[in-house]
Amino acid sequence: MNSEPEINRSLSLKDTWDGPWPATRAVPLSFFAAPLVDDLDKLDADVAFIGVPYDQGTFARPGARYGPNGIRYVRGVYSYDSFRSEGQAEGYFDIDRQQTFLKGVTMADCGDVTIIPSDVESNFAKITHAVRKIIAKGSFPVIVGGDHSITFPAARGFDSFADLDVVHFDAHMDFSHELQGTYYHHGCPIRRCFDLPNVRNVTSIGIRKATKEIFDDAVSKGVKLITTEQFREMGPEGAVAHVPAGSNVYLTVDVDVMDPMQVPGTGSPEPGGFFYYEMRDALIALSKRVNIVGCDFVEMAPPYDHAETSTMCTAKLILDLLAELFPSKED
Ligand SMILES: [Mn+2]
Repeated sequence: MNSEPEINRSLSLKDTWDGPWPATRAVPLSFFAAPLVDDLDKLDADVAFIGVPYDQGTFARPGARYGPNGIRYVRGVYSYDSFRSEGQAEGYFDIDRQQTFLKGVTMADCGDVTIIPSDVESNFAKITHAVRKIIAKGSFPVIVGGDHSITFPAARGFDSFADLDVVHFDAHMDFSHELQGTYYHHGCPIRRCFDLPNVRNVTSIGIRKATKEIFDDAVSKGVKLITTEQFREMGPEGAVAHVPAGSNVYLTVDVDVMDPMQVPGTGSPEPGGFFYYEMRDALIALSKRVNIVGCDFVEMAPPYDHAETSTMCTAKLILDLLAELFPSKED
């Protein structure tokens, strides 16, 4: 009697691999699967990402230190897949516009700024140093935070631009001169930027929470404020029309400008914010109006991002911005 079932004899399980692609591959954990560059002196790319895993400016809900790796983890969804060994990209096809962006544009992940606990000034000095270096190398810096306090040392790195305008997307004004006895609180960075000698205009968009004192102070100093409701009345083009055309702009995006239903993964969520298409259209409109020279995306806090929608949405917005700034190169 044959007791062995027929099905087992007919099974043929592969125990070797001879497929067209390798059995293993080392995929770097990097922004959009860009090649890693660990020496800024060797940087040679159109776009340079740098992570700042810092949330020492946060007083209530920390977690933004995990923001850079949170965005890096999204690479499987929004890498445009075809980075070759030399860092050339096949491009990103935008189905809405039926256009391929970023083809041939080179990118590099320069790693994270080395953060030492409690050594705020040296951490900030390292951020500024890294940003200056990236600019000197001719790359477009994308700084991924980190809480919003890192915007001050990042913007300070743009001192080679004689006139700089700051465009700021945020639910909050972050314009306090000091908070809790420090100038480096994440409620102060826009005021620090405003006080930089080369910063000319500050435009804050998406604001929906402020004290009267800070509101009055900012308005009296000439800061242009556009609330979320006003943005909805004006539309993206109308809102960015308040930024002087053609100026050099440092763009800072606090992801709490987004509605917390879509971006819950942030330390200071505020009801009633932007949704993805509003924010995307604002970035596109701004890119068409001014010369964006660098940007940061801050306050992603993956510990509160229960469905990873926050990092996914932010990564998509970064990609949308870069697509607008870097049209495909000719073959
Ligand atoms: Mn902020």
